[in-house]
Amino acid sequence: MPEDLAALRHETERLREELRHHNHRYYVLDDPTVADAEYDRLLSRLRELEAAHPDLLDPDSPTQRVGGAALAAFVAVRHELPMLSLDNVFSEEEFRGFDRRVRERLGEEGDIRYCCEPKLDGVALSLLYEDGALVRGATRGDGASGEDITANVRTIASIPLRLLGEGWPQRLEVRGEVYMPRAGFESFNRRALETEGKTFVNPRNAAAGSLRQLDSRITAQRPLEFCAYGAGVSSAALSGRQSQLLAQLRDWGLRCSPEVKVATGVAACLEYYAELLGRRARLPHDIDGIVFKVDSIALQERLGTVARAPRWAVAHKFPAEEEMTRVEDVEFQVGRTGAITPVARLAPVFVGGVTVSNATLHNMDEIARLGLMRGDTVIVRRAGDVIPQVARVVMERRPLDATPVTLPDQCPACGSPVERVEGEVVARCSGTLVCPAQQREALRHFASRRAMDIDGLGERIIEHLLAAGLVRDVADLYTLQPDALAALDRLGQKSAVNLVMAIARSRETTLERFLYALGMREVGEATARALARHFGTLETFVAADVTRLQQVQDVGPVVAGHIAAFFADQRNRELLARLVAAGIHWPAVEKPAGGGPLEGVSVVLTGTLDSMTRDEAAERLAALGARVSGSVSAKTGLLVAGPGAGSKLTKAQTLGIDVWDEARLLAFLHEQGGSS
Ligand code: D41
Repeated sequence: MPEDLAALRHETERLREELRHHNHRYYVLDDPTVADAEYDRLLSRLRELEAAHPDLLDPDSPTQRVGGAALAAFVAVRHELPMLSLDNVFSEEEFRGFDRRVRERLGEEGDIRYCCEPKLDGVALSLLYEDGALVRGATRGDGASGEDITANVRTIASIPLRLLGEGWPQRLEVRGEVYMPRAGFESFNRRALETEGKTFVNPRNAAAGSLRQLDSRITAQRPLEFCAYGAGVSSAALSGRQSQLLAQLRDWGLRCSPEVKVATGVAACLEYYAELLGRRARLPHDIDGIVFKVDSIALQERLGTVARAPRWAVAHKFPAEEEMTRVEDVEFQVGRTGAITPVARLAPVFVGGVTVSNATLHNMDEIARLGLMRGDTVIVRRAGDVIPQVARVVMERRPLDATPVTLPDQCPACGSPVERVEGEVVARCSGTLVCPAQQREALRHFASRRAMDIDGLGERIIEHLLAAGLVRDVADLYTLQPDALAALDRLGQKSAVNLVMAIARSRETTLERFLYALGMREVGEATARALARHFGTLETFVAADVTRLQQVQDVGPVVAGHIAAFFADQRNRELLARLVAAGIHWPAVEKPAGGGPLEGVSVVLTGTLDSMTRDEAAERLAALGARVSGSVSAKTGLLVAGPGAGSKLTKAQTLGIDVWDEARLLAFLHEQGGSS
């Protein structure tokens, strides 16, 4: 009946409005006001209505982001206004030169107002809106013409299919960058490795590859985002300033970088550059520099363009995060638990702001994945994560004398056989306590700040102690005499006494630190804390069998097996007895009082926090009864995520776990009466 249809049409439109609103809050403003379940409910109701009444369908409905069949090829698009390129500068000097030329051309004495934008490392895109509806998405191509990738563009949730608000020109071209945030890149790459056995080198390539898919259903599964940086054709005049234009685009429902700022004069610009460079690793996505644009459109027009780049804008690049260099050798390092790790020795190269001459290759599977040989030229990447990685091999540059890398069958440190357990990627030295490399690493771990915290017992002294035969294991530390120490190379009487005192002080510790210091495989701080809390005393812990161990929060069969194996070794039991006999002691473990507001809640911390360290946050949460754990699982009740959060955040989101940011955590701690 027509009334019915009118009512349904009304409901459909209302649902679409509501879903558009929630989409915008979630994907553009990053500030959802509705639970995922509620959103899903609205979306399925809309799907249901559209399926039952095909005449209610609308190509711009929130249900219509993914089209049907794959394309045979992309169609070329000529840009009505060319998409200009950006000139680069690489130093403060060059940037000052740019500013000077701008002022000279304008005959301007005073400081210029610049709009400062992070330069997102993605793929430039043109979006055409007609009557507020997205009608075309195209790549930049060579700037004069690109490819029509509308079907793919429609799958990107942060790109509105319809503009919000009012007052937009009848025709409006929005320009911006499509990119893959780091967290999304990591989880997407992990999946790609599992399903296809290959990965993308960096988020930029992943974004470009995702947009090139002829089947938009594939693009739809990629975690892509869009950020607007300007406008192209427009049927009506736009704002008089770049910064206002971005604010205007924001009001129309487009995402713009939250980092955009206006700065007047070179000094303020350089300050912005330095500030963002300092936060680069903590941003949720890669940026490769700062774009400075003369803010006034009138001045932009007076400056004009030269060749294909505007005279009013420049990209001040950050130090490259990827560089090419040569693998001179691959060596094998032995870790604390005997794990043998291949390490690439590189011809030193300046990348990500530091000189890199080593890069871990993780394990033999990684070497196979890269197809790496000694002598190869490789791309070294040092981004978000501080550890340099070998991203890929430049096969075209492989020298004729490149040699394959094979796992040694004997430990490079002690000659014991190397074992590789079926199904495990890591190879291990079987020498355990006789292996000097394992001895050294065990001592280093034992003395480290978060374990027994022995000040002054660094790598160099440990080497000397081992070489002089003064210690072989961690219990020997407690027998050291200042005189014997002072005889060591380069260690004076005063340092020797200080070291002996630091060792003596370490006798007073906590059970959790002690358990962590023992360096059992896969027993990190969180697990050590859980074990100490659960068992309360060393005796009950040592007596626990695998079943008992698995009753501890976050201890599964693997970790329980490692612990059991540790104590099954007579030598480890003796070591423990000697440590206790040396006088290591700790206060009785306080069972949590119970009844805390987070009693029984498993909390995971990830990313960085500004107002406190993660350790401090963990302590304060634990004081409220929380079990602070290192990994996200179905048992996790809450994830606290700061900037730079990666796979843990993605996993928590897929598991539907509550996620708090730092502000939310602080508010909660404040409510609980803690001072911050
Ligand atoms: O974030 C970026 N990648 C970015 C790129 C940006 N924030 N602003 C840009 N502005 C321009 C001009 C000044 C030419 C309109 C750009 C680009 N261009 C650009 N992206 C790729 C080529 C040029």
